[in-house]
Amino acid sequence: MILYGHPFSSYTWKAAIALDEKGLTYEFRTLGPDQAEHQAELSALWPLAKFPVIDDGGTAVAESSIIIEHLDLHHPGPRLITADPAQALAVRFMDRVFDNHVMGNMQAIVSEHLPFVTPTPDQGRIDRAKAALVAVYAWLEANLPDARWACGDDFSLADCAAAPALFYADWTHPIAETHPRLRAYRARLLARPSVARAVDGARPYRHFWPLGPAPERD
Ligand SMILES: N[C@@H](CCC(=O)N[C@@H](CS)C(=O)NCC(=O)O)C(=O)O
Repeated sequence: MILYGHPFSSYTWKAAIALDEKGLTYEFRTLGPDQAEHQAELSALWPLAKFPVIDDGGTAVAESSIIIEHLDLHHPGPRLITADPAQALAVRFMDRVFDNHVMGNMQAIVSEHLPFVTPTPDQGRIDRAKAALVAVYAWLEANLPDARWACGDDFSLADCAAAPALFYADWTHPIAETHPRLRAYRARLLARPSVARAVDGARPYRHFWPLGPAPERD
């Protein structure tokens, strides 16, 4: 198993967390200007060249949620999507909430601070994305279950999505103290060994954070 990605990349974390949760070993191929050969391999496997992508014994799989579905289908280890169809729908729904509404708005703000993407930041876009983050934080505060994880007692696909999304979203627009349930969930995620490993792997790259100095916490 080969995982293509970057240690600072949120969606790479999502796949790496799932691989660790399932106890699967893999070779990590870092993408970047110094690894042109890895970039060429990635583009050959997935011409859209977004990452993560896994090469599972000759089968290329792209899109982080699909990678996790693939791991559950073809590999042993704890299931990240329950076999119960109704509960699986709830897991997939929360995965969409974290990807589309937390990660998506976090990335919209971050991309406005990348001069090679947006030479002139669009303050209107930043403000709209921040308002959307505030709305999803409030929704999560009201709707996260009392259980340990996003969809119950078992760590799932939804938690793999939540960990990088909430990690970087809180750096982008802090989760207010009026949201203790969501803050506690984020802290539980960061204490999970698979997530802590992703956080630690990204530490050498914190100078990449484009919204000023990376926060000292976490
Ligand atoms: N929907 C994709 C999103 C992947 C994505 O946006 N990855 C970012 C890194 S976090 C990327 O490929 N950035 C490089 C680029 O856009 O060229 C997934 O879930 O895997």
